[in-house]
Amino acid sequence: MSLENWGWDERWAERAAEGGIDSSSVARVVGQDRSSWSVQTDSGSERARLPSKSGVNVSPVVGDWVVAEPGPMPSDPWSIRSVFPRRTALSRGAAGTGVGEQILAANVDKVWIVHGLDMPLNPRRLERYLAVVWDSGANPEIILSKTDLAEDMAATKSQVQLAAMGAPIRWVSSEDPESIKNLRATLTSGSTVSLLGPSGVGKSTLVNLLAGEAIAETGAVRDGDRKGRHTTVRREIFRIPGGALLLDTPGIRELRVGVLDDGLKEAFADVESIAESCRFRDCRHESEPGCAVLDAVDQGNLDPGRLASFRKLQAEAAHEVRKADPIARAAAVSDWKTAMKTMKHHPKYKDRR
Ligand SMILES: Nc1nc2c(ncn2[C@@H]2O[C@H](COP(=O)(O)OP(=O)(O)OP(=O)(O)O)[C@@H](O)[C@H]2O)c(=O)[nH]1
Ligand SMILES: [Mg+2]
Ligand SMILES: [Zn+2]
Repeated sequence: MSLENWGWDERWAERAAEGGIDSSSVARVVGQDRSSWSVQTDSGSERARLPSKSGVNVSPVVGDWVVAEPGPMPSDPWSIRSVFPRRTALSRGAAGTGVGEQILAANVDKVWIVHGLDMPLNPRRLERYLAVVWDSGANPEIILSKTDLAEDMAATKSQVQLAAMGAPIRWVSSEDPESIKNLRATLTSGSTVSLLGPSGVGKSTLVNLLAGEAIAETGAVRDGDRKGRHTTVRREIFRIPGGALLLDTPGIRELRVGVLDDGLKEAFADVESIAESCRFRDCRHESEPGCAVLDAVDQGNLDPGRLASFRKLQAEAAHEVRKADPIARAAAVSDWKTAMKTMKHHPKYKDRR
């Protein structure tokens, strides 16, 4: 199995060359447990760990490319020495009073925001997910699943289009092979697609249908409220025929936003554009005179629910900014040069050169 099968490309190879890293010491994290990782190396699948006092720049997550080495004993797991700077990082706000963001996945090219149509469409939830995904640097797509159980497709279509803000919208059902075929046609070899959504919406079912075999565990939803039972418990990348990499994730109870920078602007491009006509540049669209956004709501050109959603996410993101420790945040943005230095000075690494 070569690294290309797991998403390695020329740009990554250039990065490695800059650091003087040989491809035999590169691996991709494809699974994560409490304190160990599953990685794919040039020579196959391995377990890996973070050695104590490793000095590793950031904690590896699924999707990360890492520098790792085997041994010392053949039965030992590999040791992770360094994490490549991430191209994209899917992060959410910490739960409770926790400080700092939690990185869910790295180096994801596309995120499928999955929404089950066995429940009424929830545009507010879509907006929240879209803001988070845009902010990650990955491209969002909205996957409306379980169309066989959908009630009012016409109304759903217009609602979802409003929320999508240009993100592609796709419709699938496990009962409709054609819909799976169409979705498969959007996948490309070596690109990483993460599935994201609440429990029970059919993420793992979709992975299995696209793979053509049952590789991910699925579980029935509860009878009463159609909620899932949190069947998937770990994040894992599956390579499917055709070469696409699908990252299945556990259902999310409540997606907290992190420090949204551009995500909010992308997800609410309509509000942003109307706001350019507000009299005051720092207008908060609450009760300011000459507020173009409030005018748009009055005139029926902007859904008040959407504006409320924008405000709520903006407030949450601002709260995250205040909570965030600026030093920790700066450190989380991995600095390649520092990482390389740390690694090269690692006694073990030196010995091997
Ligand atoms: N009718 C119908 N049922 C579906 C469809 N897709 C998934 N299901 C069912 O929905 C239930 C939940 O599916 P999963 O794939 O386990 O859902 P999940 O999103 O992976 O859930 P978690 O792993 O808990 O986050 C299963 O009983 C599936 O058979 C669909 O398109 N139509
Ligand atoms: Mg699942
Ligand atoms: Zn305004």
